[in-house]
Amino acid sequence: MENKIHNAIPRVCAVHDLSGFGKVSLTEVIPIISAMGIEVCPLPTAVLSTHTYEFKDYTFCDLTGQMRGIIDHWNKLGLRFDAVYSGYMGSPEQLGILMDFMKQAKTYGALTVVDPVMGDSELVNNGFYSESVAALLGGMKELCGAVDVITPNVTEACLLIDEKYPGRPVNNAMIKHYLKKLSELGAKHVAITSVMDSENSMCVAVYDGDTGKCYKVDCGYVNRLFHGTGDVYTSVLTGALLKGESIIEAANIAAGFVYKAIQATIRHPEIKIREGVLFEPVLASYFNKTEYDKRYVEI
Ligand code: PXL
Repeated sequence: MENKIHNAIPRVCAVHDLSGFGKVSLTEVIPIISAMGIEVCPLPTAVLSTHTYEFKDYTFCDLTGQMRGIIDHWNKLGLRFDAVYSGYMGSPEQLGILMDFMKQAKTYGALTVVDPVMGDSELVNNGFYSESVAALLGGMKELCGAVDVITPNVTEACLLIDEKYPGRPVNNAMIKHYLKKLSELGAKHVAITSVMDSENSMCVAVYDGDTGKCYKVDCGYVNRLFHGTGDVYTSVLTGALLKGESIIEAANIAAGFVYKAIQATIRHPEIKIREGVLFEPVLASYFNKTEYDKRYVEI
């Protein structure tokens, strides 16, 4: 994507939680985007002992009260971000803070990417990761209408457009319907992750706001659930966009990375779902390439 880069190497502000164990959010975003040759400045939304899926008694320190102060300090320093990329939010008030921050960053041409992290019906019964996350929906809809790229999974996509979770499989007509409805919220490009488009295949569905075209990017299929792949995916997507890739090429590169991380994970059946995926062994080699397998088709 055409974005003016303000810094010696691209600089991303990552607005996510820091969960000590379980590999989500900043413990994925920072290493992955750094390995792509891009600087990451975290704006943490909360500090947790673990993420909230299948762990009980985790600690949760809400950092809402810190966020405006951190942003003000950065403004005094005159920092410019080439992208602002957000994920898990710790409170509904944070969405207002983030909206102001994203709007400010847009005035000087930053790329804005929102992963509207709220839930996953494949993992949790009622869809939402936790009860408190349900309160984020209204603010998340507004935010998704104001940015360049959104990357909901199917559960989050349906929440954002007030539709019922479809179950499996999701046919091409439904995929295009979701992409259209999501783009009507106002986001320029849309990537819906973890779409089961048949009984044994999974894809990312992409709407390219520059061309109006819709695509499916094949993710490969493994008959097992994985946690934390959304943050891995959007981290690579954001990094690739900053390096000048188009939305569909970036979506393709990200799908290939997640695929390899999943392949590395299934070699270790002892790893529990809640421990996340082994992306670390893939980091060193994946981003050195100049060409990536083409995994997408237009629909
Ligand atoms: O992106 C997933 C995620 C991030 N952060 C926290 C979570 C989850 C999903 O469970 O609990 C704290």
